Amino acid sequence: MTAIPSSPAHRAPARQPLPLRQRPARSILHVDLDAFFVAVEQARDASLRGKAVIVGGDPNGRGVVATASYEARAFGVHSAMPLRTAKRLAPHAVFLRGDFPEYERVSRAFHAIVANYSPLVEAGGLDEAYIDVTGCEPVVGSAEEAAASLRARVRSELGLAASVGIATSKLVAKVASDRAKPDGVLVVPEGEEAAFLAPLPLRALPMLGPSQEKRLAQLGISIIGQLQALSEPALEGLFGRHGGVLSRRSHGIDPTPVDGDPDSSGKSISREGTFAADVADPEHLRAVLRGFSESVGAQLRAKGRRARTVSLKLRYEDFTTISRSVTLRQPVNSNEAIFAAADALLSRVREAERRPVRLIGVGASNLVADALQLSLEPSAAAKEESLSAAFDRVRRKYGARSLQTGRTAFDVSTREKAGVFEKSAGLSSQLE
Ligand code: TTP
Ligand code: MG
Ligand code: MG
Repeated sequence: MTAIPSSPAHRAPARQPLPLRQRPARSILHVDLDAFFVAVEQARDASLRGKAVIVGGDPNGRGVVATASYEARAFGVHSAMPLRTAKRLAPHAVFLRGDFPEYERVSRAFHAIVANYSPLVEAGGLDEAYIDVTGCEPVVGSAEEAAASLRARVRSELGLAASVGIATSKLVAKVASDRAKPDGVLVVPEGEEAAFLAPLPLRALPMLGPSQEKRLAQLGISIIGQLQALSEPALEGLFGRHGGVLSRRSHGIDPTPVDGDPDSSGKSISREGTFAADVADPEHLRAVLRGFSESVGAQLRAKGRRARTVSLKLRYEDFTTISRSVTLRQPVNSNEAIFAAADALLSRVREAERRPVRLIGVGASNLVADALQLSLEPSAAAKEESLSAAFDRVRRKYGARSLQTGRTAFDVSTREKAGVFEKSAGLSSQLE
């Protein structure tokens, strides 16, 4: 046997990769407005300030609470609670129907302010955003200084209180902003993420589903620290491959980047609009859906992409918002295919729920490059696609309204259009 020299000096030139350069920890802000809908009402009507105020509608109706002021929350009132229950808990509260166009207007103004703090900003909903300020110190100062300046601007320009969490990941920043409420800032320094999360209840962890929470409760696990104590294989045993993600998240490890612009980075394309008066007529809803499907299809084709997932979004007069999506076997980009998928989702939802619709939207996500030729046969799908392409050419030349199928509606709204595709309680299905 020949002795192999073990000292590095005698080894052949190292094949090992150079040690990865240690990247500086990220500095991420999560900003969320306090009691958003109520705060907008209080900003424009001083008589409501300091009072128990509930937005959602008629307390004797069957709607739910959209949000409640912190004064009302002290009585146990919270979002999604039936209004009748809220009335029982806080009979003295002021109940308001709400003014969604105004909330959308303020939301846009809020996101416009946020955009000043970094090129890397992601809307998390109407009243919240993630801001990656790593490397932005020369312009906005430290993360704490950026948070202070942002909060001051939101207060002076919009009359609203914003809470901010600062941490090394989106996950921890979001949990921190929640703990900073109302009207506060909370910094979780690098290295202290796991210790910060440990004492918090499981439900503080974003995206932990109710069924996961229930299973963990059956094992006597109620706080995040107990989750941290479980090994990754044990959690994988319980939840499959999501177990590993859950384990890392419980320690505050979340590499998800702040997604600067979901549309331009090609993640999703959507169109939505609010009706001037709520609509229950199925043909009217379908006509608008067709118009939006055509617009989403045109954007997909312009970007050279197809979507595997088509989604439908509906909002009712009490602001409850639902989204349904379908994942198709073949990615699509024709107007007809997008409309067919969205229309099938609409029919299914309307079988169960006929209430008038306030807002309707169509989304395309799970995008893939359009390079794949799916079939050599001139299929019906291929014909639809060449028809869509012909639509695009005519509309490019003569304008969006030059060509309509006779069933298309473009003029959905005389109210403001939503600029932000809000996250909402969703369900997905796997079909076809
Ligand atoms: P949130 O930011 O979740 O709640 P909030 O701003 O009212 O209160 P806070 O952040 O201080 O805890 O939601 C933002 C708005 O979205 C909220 O003002 C109303 C609306 N909303 C609903 O309509 N239904 C809901 O179930 C929730 C959670 C929010
Ligand atoms: Mg909020
Ligand atoms: Mg929010």
